[in-house]
Amino acid sequence: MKKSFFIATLASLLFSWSCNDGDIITVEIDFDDTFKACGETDLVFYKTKEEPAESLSFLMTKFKISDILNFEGDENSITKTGVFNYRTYNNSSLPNDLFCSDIPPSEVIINQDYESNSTAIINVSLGKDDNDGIPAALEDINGNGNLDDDDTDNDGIPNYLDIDDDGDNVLTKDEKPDPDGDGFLSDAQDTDDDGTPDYLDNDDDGDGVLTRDEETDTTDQNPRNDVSDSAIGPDFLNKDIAIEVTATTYRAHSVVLDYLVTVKITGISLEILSQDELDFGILEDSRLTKTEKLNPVFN
Ligand SMILES: [Ca+2]
Ligand SMILES: [Ca+2]
Ligand SMILES: [Ca+2]
Ligand SMILES: [Ca+2]
Repeated sequence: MKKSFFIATLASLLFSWSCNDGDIITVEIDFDDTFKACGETDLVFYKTKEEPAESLSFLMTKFKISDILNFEGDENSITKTGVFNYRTYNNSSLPNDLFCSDIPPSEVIINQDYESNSTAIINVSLGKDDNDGIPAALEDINGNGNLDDDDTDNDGIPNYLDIDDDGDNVLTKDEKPDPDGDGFLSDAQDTDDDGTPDYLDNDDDGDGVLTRDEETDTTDQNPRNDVSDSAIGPDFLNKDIAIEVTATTYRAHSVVLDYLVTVKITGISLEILSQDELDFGILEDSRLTKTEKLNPVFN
């Protein structure tokens, strides 16, 4: 029996196998390098393609997406046994609920189903960002390559995760750190022209009253809506208004968590395949992005 398997391109695979009558049939399988996941109690990784309709899937029983997301640490690898399937179909296209439905879609007709007990190696890495409009690398204020020791407002949250870097209760993204959006901060707004851009300046108009204490109208941890002279703007940007209403807390802080999940299937034992490993790709799933509440220390 002739067996062959090779990676045609980064994102396409080629399988060959022989039929019982000895004819060699070669089918190109051109899957994306991304895959999806479904299943509440038994998790299925899967990817499908059309023309011809085919699927690759990996089923893990008693395993949930949360088991991946709750994995501790910045970078991890989970090893999980399961069942790998490569299927071909007589349909021209496949429904979205092909996997994880209580009742399999009736219109789907499986042509060939190749199955193997296998092992998934699930790599998980976690990225965090404050999405404040400044790339994390530019929040390395002291320029020492360590993002964790830059905390301008000393609230316990490093700048690259801090949505309000100077702790003035005006969000960094609202202090115009990069007005023209070109990724360079040389044009950052500096209202009082003291050399410190507003997003790092806790007294933006230089009137001697901290920005966070210029809440003359509503004390709601938002100095932007305290405007005595609409021709000039909010009081924290008006040096002629210097009324101190002492703030006692910071506004709510959050950070965006972004998980990168990549999977390799190993230990595949199928007659039609000449190798036992498959790079399954990158998981695409909205559950991989979530927001976490942070608790800044008021000082
Ligand atoms: Ca901080
Ligand atoms: Ca920040
Ligand atoms: Ca400021
Ligand atoms: Ca002012």
